[in-house]
Formats: sequence, structure tokens, C-alpha cells
Amino acid sequence: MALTQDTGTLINNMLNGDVRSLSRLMTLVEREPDLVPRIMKDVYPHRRPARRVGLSGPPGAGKSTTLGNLIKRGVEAGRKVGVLCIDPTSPLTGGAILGDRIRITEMFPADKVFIRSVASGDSLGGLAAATKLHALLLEAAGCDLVLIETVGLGQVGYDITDVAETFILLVVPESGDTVQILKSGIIELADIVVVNKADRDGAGEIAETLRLSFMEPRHGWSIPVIMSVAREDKGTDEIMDALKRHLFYLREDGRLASFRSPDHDFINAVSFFIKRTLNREFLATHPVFKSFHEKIMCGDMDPYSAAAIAMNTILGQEKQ
Ligand SMILES: Nc1nc2c(ncn2[C@@H]2O[C@H](COP(=O)(O)OP(=O)(O)OP(=O)(O)O)[C@@H](O)[C@H]2O)c(=O)[nH]1
Ligand SMILES: [Mg+2]
Repeated sequence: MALTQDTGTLINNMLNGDVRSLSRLMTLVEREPDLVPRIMKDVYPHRRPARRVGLSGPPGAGKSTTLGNLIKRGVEAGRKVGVLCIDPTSPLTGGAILGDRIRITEMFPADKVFIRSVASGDSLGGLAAATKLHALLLEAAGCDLVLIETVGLGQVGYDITDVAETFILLVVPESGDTVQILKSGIIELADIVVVNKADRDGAGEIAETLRLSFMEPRHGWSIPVIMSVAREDKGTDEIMDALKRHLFYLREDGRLASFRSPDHDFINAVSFFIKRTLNREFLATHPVFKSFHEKIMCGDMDPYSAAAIAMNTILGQEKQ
């Protein structure tokens, strides 16, 4: 297949700064999972872990505007910035993301900022898997700051903290009831909370309520609550400062080394291949799973006990 023969050339070109090759490789890892090992074999050794920051919040909260502000700071600091915009909710909003992409792309030089949108419809191996691979490609291509924007509050389709070292959650006065924000599971994941559109009524109250609820540090980190007016680039310096402090915290804590270690990617890689391999047909025909499959189908065993024993058998952990 011509695609396969091309990967070596694409990788070389990407390593030499060609953004079209980077783009092509991102599409390949998304759509041709069989090529992933071949690509990563040559890409992974070139990866230098970037500062990875995730940004999420409800639709229209100002994520892209905030992203633009952060990109600007990154470029000013001489960084090469990679941006992944992910919309797990609906492929229909792809248009909005594309609009953002064009806007942001026009604001910065192409060799300094690379932006890619990932729509759920495009990705065969799953959105989370594609995002992890994209982040690795960006790092190999020399990006030392990788920003990941996802839409959602509470319903983010995958764990952004698996891809980003620091997770910023954006809320706005219109997000509704603060209690609702606090109840949403995603707040548990936030490392930094930003109340954007602080030029609107109610922002101060929300920030205060959030601050009170974050009084207790989480694993030694006090979650900062920052007010911003992204449209006027207000609050960006405070966000940058919080990012710096969080990086320091992660480093001291040992989490940074753990996050950036190849064995973190190893777990991701193993689960990527397991997910790709597992399906009903595989379970019905695999030498070990087959007998368990028969037992659960005729009601002799429940699926959970069967899965536990089958896995122990395969992984060689059977209790004597
Ligand atoms: N009043 C006010 N408007 C803002 C602020 N920040 C962003 N906006 C406006 O809010 C609208 C949405 O901003 P975006 O940055 O596109 O928001 P988003 O969260 O990326 O939106 P989606 O990607 O569509 O979910 C735009 O019209 C912005 O100009 C702010 O601080 N105050
Ligand atoms: Mg946006």
C-alpha cells in the first residue's frame, strides 16, 4: 500500500518541520490503527515531553478565546505550540472548531503554532487514543507546549487528565447554578478553575463559592480560582502563573516524571491494542476465552467471574 511506503518519508519530513506531513501522520494514526506501531517506532525516539495543558468548559465559555491568549504567551516566550481541539459531543460543531482554527491560525506564524481539530466521527481507535497519539506526534515535531481544548462540562467523553498534565476548567456566570458545577464530576479533575466572562454579573459570587469549596488542598495542591475576561486578555497572566506553580508542584510531587515516563505510554499502548482486538467474535473464538464464552452463554457463569478467571489465565496469575 502506497500509504505504508510513504510513512518513512512523512516522518522524516515531519521531523524536519513539514507541517503537512505532521497533519498527514495525524490522519493516519486516527484512521489506520494498523500503521500505529510502524509510525511510533520511528516517531517515539524523537519525542521530547512537552508541557501539556488541557482546557475544558461548557459551549461558548470562552475556551478558544482563552486558548488564543495562552498561545500568544507561549509564542512570545519562544515556544512552539501544538493545539488539539476536540469535540466529543457532536460532529456537527466541527464547523465552529474549524472557524476557530482558521481564526487562530491566521493570528500566528505557521512554524510556531500548529492547530488540529479531532472530531469524534473521524477517529477509529477512539477519541482518547487518537488524542494521545496526536500529542506524541506534536512532541516529536518539536512542540514544547501542547494545548488541548475539549467541549463539555461533566460529560467529557474521556479522561482528559490522561493526556494533559494540568487541566484547566473554565466556567462562566451563565453556566447556571454553582451547585450544579460543583456537583458535576469534572470539577474533581480540575487543577485550575477559571471563571471567565468576569465582566458579567454573578462572576464574583461563583468565584467565591468555588474558592470556599476548594479550601482544602487536594493531594497538597490548592486549586486556584481565577477570574478572567478572555476577550480582553484579562486574567491570562494569573492563569500562566498558576500553570507555572502547578508544574512546580507536579515536579516536586513526582507526578510529572511519572506522567512523562514511557511506561505511562506503555499502558496507553497496551489498552489501545486490547481495545482494538476485543470484540465478540474474538472472545467466541480465542482459545482461552472460548470456553468461558460458552459458559456465560448457557448461564453456567456470570460474565464478570468468567472475565476475571480468563484474564488471570492469560496473564499467568492463576492462583495455585
Ligand atoms: N463578555 C465576554 N465575552 C467573552 C469573553 N470571552 C469570550 N467571550 C465571547 O464568548 C463567545 C464564545 O467564545 P469562544 O472562545 O468561542 O468560546 P468556546 O468556549 O471556545 O466556544 P465553543 O468552542 O463553541 O464551545 C465569543 O463571542 C467570545 O468573544 C469574556 O471574557 N467576556
Ligand atoms: Mg471553541
